[in-house]
Amino acid sequence: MAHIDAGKTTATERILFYTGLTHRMGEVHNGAAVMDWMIQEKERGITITSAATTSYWKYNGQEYKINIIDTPGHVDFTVEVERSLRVLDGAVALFCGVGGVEPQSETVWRQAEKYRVPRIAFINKLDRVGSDFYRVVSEIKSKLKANPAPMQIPFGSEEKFKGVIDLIERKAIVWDDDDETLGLKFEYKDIPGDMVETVEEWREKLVETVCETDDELLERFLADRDSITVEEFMLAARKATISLKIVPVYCGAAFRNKGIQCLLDGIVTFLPSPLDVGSVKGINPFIKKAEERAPDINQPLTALAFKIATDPFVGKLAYLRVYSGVIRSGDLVLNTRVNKKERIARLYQMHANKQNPKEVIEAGDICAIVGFKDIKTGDTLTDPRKPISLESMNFPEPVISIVIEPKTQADIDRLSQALNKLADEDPTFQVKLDEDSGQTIMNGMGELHLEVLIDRIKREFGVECNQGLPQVNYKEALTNTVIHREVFKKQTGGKGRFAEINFEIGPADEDLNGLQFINEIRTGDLPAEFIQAVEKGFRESMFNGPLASYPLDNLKVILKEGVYHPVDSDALTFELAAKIGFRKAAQMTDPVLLEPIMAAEVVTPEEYMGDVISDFNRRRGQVEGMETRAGARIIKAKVPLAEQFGYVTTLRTLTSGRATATMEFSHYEEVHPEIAKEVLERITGKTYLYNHYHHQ
Ligand SMILES: Nc1nc2c(ncn2[C@@H]2O[C@H](COP(=O)(O)OP(=O)(O)O)[C@@H](O)[C@H]2O)c(=O)[nH]1
Ligand SMILES: [Mg+2]
Repeated sequence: MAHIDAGKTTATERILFYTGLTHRMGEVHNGAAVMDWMIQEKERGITITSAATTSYWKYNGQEYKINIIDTPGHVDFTVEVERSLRVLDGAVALFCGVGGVEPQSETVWRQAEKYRVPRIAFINKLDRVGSDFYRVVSEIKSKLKANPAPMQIPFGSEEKFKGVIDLIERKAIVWDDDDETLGLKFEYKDIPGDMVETVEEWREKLVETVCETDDELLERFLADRDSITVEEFMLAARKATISLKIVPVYCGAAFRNKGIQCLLDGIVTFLPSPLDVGSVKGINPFIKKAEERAPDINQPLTALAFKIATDPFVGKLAYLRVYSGVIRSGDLVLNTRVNKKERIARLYQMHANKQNPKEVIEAGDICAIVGFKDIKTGDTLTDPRKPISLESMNFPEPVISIVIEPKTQADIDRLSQALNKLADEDPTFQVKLDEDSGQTIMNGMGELHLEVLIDRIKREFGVECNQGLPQVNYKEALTNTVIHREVFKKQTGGKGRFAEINFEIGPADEDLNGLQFINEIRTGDLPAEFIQAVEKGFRESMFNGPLASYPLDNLKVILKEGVYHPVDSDALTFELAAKIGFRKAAQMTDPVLLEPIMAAEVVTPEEYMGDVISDFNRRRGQVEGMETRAGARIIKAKVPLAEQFGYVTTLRTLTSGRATATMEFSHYEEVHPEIAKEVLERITGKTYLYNHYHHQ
């Protein structure tokens, strides 16, 4: 995991090669990387979908099985990182030796923290001019608040980067630049005299860092440091990594085939095996009792579906992480979300987009299955006799949308099939039908995300389509509180309809999300089912705010009074009264429009700094900070997403292609009233005689 372009795919290709899984080394820029198998990935030279594979590595006479998932760095595809971190037991965080801890590295690091995934770091690209291993180590400390424990330091730098120095063994490991084995061959050498002092200094720091994580070891270290063996030290370092107290640091230059074998040694030495991770926790969905499953093949089956993908040959695949028990082809398993059984037609071990059929997959492993009916990302599959639900995953909400329609009317059904398949794969992609206009709207994480999806609709599904301009997904918020009485009364011949409610409506209390519903009606004054119906009415009303039907994030309703009629009242009528009451009352609460704000970071040569900043100002942006890194200027700003469409192209023009930008969703913020008025008039198609948007 890492920022875009740090070298994840390049490093993964080396791992596949050195572990004997491939016999040619695929390069990202030739479109030949095995792990970047999608046509859109090959063309763009970026990773879009997380690809999984399995390899074996021998270390100290033992063979280890490693399941690897190569993830994308671009935030538009953050779902791929999220689902991978949800199921992996350890992660390698790559850092570019020049760029250091870049914004998306911080983002994925936070994601790994959330799932408490132990990490080791690999500082890459040490062959590049401007790279600096030591600076990146200190950034890992200052920016990520982590405790880096370099196991190595680089041997040589920039053009003269030769290899790495193993601090514990006190040996230089050198790869020959003219080597024809693509880095398979390397040599151990003595540390040159002029480096001995640096090596001792870093070795000392490393030993201290590790000993500080273990009281007993620290005591011995202070009393008699010579009594600590290498084995004891390595064991303590492994424990400290798994308990998230340290991050072992490795280094190299993946593209130059340097340092990868040591990284593999590090992975098997320090990252946990499924046994180290221990039992998974969940609940029995039927009796709501907490349950645990040990990583043991004799336990009942527990597996989590973390990815759905469509393969042109085998059909719909669900990727599973198996936590306990075994899964066999032909098994009947229970999907606890829907309480339905599924027959596992076939099992595969995945190698990027290729499948190796398997008869059985055991606890600790990753596999893909086909032949199921209804499995979604985040579903738990279990032994039907021993059901358990594991925690699913949280995915961010899409912030931009685009209207799409087929070029020919005959393609309407095929377009909607394509959209549904893509939405099945990707929980951050949502398709909506605009009820007023009848248009189909694609909602996604960013321009690149939607662009790639539209490209797939054309190429994978063969549907030509027209698209609108990308739009921001606004939200609405109430800012004031009002009291309203709604009387719903209808008399049509026989049985009439009647519901009366009196309620207070306004923004929810600080930090509360969703509907904050407070019932103040005395018990017995209104049947409970009517109160629940009122609550449901308000909850559903939140999808359509009072200004332009954008959703509300939060709402507070205090139900003060309710009157019913013994014959004419029912739940549905109370629900309707709440909805109608909401529509009238919410108008009076000074609603405001909210827009998504992005956190942008631009890395630019000094000379374009002024241009980049004034361009941000034109975009209603706020520059929040500037720093210098490896001779380049870094500008951080908060900018409304609405102003950022096509930004990458503008920046390229502005800086002759010498600056790079990354953007990430930050938060929603109130739109300036004048701009909000414009937006609302454009969206609702109405021009208001008076200021419809009255909030100041
Ligand atoms: N000079 C140099 N370039 C590298 C190194 N590792 C990767 N690259 C290049 O950096 C670019 C991005 O690499 P990629 O593996 O796609 O990065 P990812 O986005 O993290 O998967 C490619 O052009 C690689 O060839 C390295 O160690 N040194
Ligand atoms: Mg990649």
